[in-house]
Amino acid sequence: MQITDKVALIVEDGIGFVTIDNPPVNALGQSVREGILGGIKAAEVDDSVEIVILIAEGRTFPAGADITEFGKPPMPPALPDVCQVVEDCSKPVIAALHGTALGGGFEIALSAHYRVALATAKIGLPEVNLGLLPGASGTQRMPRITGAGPALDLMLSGKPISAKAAMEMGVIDEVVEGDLKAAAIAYARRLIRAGFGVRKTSERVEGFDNVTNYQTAVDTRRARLKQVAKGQMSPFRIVDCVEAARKLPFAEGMVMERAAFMECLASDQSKGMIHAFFSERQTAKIPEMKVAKPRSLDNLAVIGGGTMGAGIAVAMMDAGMSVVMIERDQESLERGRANVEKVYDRNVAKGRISEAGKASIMQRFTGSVDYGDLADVDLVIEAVFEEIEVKKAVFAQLDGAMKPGAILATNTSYLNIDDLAATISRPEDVIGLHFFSPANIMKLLEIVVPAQVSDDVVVTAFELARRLRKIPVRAGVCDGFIGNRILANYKRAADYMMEDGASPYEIDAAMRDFGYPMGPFQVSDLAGGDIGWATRKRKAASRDPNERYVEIADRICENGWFGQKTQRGYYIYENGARVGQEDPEVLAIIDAERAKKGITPRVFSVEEIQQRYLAAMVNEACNVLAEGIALRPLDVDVTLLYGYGFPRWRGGPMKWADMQGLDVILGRIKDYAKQDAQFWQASKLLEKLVAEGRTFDDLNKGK
Ligand code: T1G
Repeated sequence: MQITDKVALIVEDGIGFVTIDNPPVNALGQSVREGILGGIKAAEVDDSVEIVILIAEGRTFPAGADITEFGKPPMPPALPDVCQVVEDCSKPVIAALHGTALGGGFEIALSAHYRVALATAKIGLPEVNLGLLPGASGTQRMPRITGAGPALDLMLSGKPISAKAAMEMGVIDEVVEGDLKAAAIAYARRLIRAGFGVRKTSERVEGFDNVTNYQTAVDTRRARLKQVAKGQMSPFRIVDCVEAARKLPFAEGMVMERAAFMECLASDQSKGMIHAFFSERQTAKIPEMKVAKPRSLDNLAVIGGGTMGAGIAVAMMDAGMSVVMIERDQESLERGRANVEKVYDRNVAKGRISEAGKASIMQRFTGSVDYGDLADVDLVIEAVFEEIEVKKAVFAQLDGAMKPGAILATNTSYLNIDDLAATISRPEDVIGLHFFSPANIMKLLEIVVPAQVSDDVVVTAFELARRLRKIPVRAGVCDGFIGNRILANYKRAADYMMEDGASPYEIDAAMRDFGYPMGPFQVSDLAGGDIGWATRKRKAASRDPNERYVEIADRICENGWFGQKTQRGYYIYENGARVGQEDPEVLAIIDAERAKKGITPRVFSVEEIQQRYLAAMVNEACNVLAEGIALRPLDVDVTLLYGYGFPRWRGGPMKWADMQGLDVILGRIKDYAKQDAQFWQASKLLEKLVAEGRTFDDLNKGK
């Protein structure tokens, strides 16, 4: 019988199936929660039911609470209460898991008395990825079975584990193959024959057996969080709740968990991470999707076997696709192949794959020096030297070699793709695919849309991103597209502060304090100062003479101090150390440059460094939006989160700015403009939004 529109109770041969059907992921929305609760109660009073199986239709057992409900008034029944009804059922309840039983979904399963799972199923408690914690008894029930260590590792990593691993830690009782329902029925029959009855998780204590180990697990993980999760809230609250599980009676532990969950839910950090969760799924929703379908992507090719070319080839091979790599001569091709093999040799060395696995993957790689081998390729990506004439020559060869309808993509990070497209007979087939290095690791893919490109080429590029499991962001053509253009602006703000009195070390420390893994000068040393130097020299002729130009970086590069690759940049990297030491000679260079300009250095607080840095970031992002280079503020957030280290628990620069208040950001920019009106020109879009009382979130919603 239908309990709610999302949950039914189906009784067959003494078994009550409480069946959930809420596509796409059986999220535990209000109707599902009410249905489970009602289904359990109905099964309990149905004399024909001897045992209950909780099961779901579609691709997965509930994948968690319905995140779209967060921030809205709570609607009963609350998930913890539903879990309690499941556990208090007077008849044995078996949870039958498939797909990804995550968050509240796994908490519902934990409140059942037994759990069976398909071998392909995964379980997890990923709430920490949303700035939350398992708020429906996970922090209280799971440790009772597994002890603190495995429970905390699952909750703090936020990563799912296999059914097999879950069974080894005791939270899954049986791993089954084939038809889940049939296997769950067989398991239920065995339980009944063996006389097994209700087994309340909240009354289990095997996880508490070894008190010392339990507390040690809590203490070591709390200490580690102080290193890796500084400034974040939910990871520490997770540890507090798991620690309390052993010290408090279950009911009191549940009160503590609920309070901690509500505290996290109300936090800006959770708002930021939930924004990030939905935003990274929104960027693939672009206007072209409504009017075009993707072209074929069966045969792919990469031109160039350097770092980027090889990385792109590996990304394709890792996604199960085959790729042809073209190089200019045999020697270069062998180097390209070696760059690809090096990745897999490392995976073999780390035990991630076997030699046979590597051999099987390498079968998807073909090398050639003959453009004629591209005749049947559907999409090619050029990743040759970042110089327009070199790329034009490659495009000319591609234009002659490739079949009609093939797509010609460029991996350029700043060259004008409209200019490149104009040099061949088929500009409508040209698109930009800006991968971030290392291309097989970094998730962000800026898909740069030239003026003449066909809609189906854009859609095909997004389909490629999906297959490569990349996070795609649609970008317009300009110098730097979305990410590098905004980076250039906030890096200038950092350079100005450095020349005005803040050391690069103070600026890096301030941005690490904000949540970045590294500050801008550390990043420059990592990427190589010579890259930025080349860009500055390239732009020198067209630089606005009224623009304040800081020469400190040039002085450092003139010394050959390019960063980690030369063991010296802004920092000194003794014996190839990864963490640099401050360099008094760099400080002397800065002093000399200040003296040349008659600048008396002043003190910058951590807050001012952060505020100036972020104001420059948000202001340029507004210009990028106003020019249509980015579709929505969320596209900027996803770009900065996935390509530039912006701390995820802040949601991205635009979400962060909304939470600060756009009027506050604008006020700061106006204040800074008193010292430097040329740089601090408030974006007209920012001024408009403030005048109209709108937010970036309003723009995301098309308001
Ligand atoms: N709530 C609402 N919508 C969700 C959702 C959720 N939990 N999970 C996914 N969706 C939507 C998603 O937005 C997309 O929508 C569609 O489903 C397919 O998702 C009390 C409080 C399950 C591994 O954090 O990790 O439980 O774009 O594109 O790649 O302790 O979705 O199609 O309109 O990602 O196959 C904890 C989050 C919640 C799991 C599937 N659970 N979801 O990945 O598809 S908090 C999570 C995922 C909680 C309790 C706490 C993934 C997935 P649209 P998709 P996928």
